[in-house]
Amino acid sequence: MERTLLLAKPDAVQRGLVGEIISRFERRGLQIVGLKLLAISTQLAKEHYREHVGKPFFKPLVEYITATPVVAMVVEGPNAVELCRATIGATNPVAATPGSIRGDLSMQVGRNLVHGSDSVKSAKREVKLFFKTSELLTYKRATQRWITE
Ligand code: IDP
Ligand code: MG
Repeated sequence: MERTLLLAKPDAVQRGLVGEIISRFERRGLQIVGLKLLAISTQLAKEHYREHVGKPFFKPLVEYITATPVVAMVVEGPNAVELCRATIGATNPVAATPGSIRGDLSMQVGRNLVHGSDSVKSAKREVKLFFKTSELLTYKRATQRWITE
């Protein structure tokens, strides 16, 4: 079973889209195992986005993600990483398929609403950055057998 980190970024919080965004993952069948509202510090932002250090959009990216609180979430399910990336849509909303979160609700790469880990390895690293082990809960859903075989 995979786990992945999702962020409803500051634009999602500001635009009142947090519920809609969480709902997309819930309705897909993913199980929420961790959830919180937090202000991302500059230090956490730089660590989280360390692969982008030196790129021209790095500074505005850090300013964007630290501007106001975000909602951080860990979801679980078979192929959770890939499923969530598909539900989120392409990085640039112009290229994001309608039906995806970015393809339905956003217009520009610098305001693309959601983060989702890009691999199982990244997911492990990012989940640890945002959540303590004690904040991730294991529980059974009564509906589980109607969601996965
Ligand atoms: P991802 O969020 O789809 O994984 P990444 O390439 O990891 O995309 O980039 C991280 C974030 O940095 C993007 O979601 C977006 O907010 C921002 N970003 C990426 N490329 C650009 C760019 O060319 N201009 C402005 N912002 C960008
Ligand atoms: Mg990425």
